[in-house]
Amino acid sequence: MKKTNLSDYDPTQVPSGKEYRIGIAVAEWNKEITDALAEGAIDTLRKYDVAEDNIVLIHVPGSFELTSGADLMLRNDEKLDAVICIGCVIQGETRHFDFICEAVSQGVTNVAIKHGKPVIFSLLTTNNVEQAIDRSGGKHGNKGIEGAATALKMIALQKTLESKRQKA
Ligand code: DLZ
Repeated sequence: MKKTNLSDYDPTQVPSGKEYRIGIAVAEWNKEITDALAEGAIDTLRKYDVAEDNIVLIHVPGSFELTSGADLMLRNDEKLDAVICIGCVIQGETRHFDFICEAVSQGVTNVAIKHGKPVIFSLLTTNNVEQAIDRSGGKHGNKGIEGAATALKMIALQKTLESKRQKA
């Protein structure tokens, strides 16, 4: 199976974000990595014409808090079309890794369903720091870029389905 680079996407399939408002929740654990992921996401949103004041950034202490961070953002800003959750969990010697990864993946899904809006899982879950560096702007691309492109596509999908429903 071909290994894809996280920054590879078909630009023709990514819609303009001119009318969109997008939240980004960034975990402070492994900050150098999550800052690089956030930068990749923000650059990509700008590239697709999301206005500067429609990119809303918050920080949470660790990846475990991404779920409640995304929920708080959506509850307090009804104009948000989506939230991108950015974090990096590195496998350690404790079982923290499993608990955090499980909580974030389930939590992100729950928040998306609760609010009926896309909540994007831009969480690196790696065995070591080197793998995280490789995926935050290194040889395997940047998961923040992937998250931003995914958010734009999902918002467009939602708007298309909503407008079809309204016309039906
Ligand atoms: C506690 C913890 C550990 C051990 N590892 C990470 C990690 O690799 N990445 C991350 O984002 N956060 C980690 N945390 C912090 C938890 O996500 C959370 O912030 C604390 O358990 C407090 O709820």
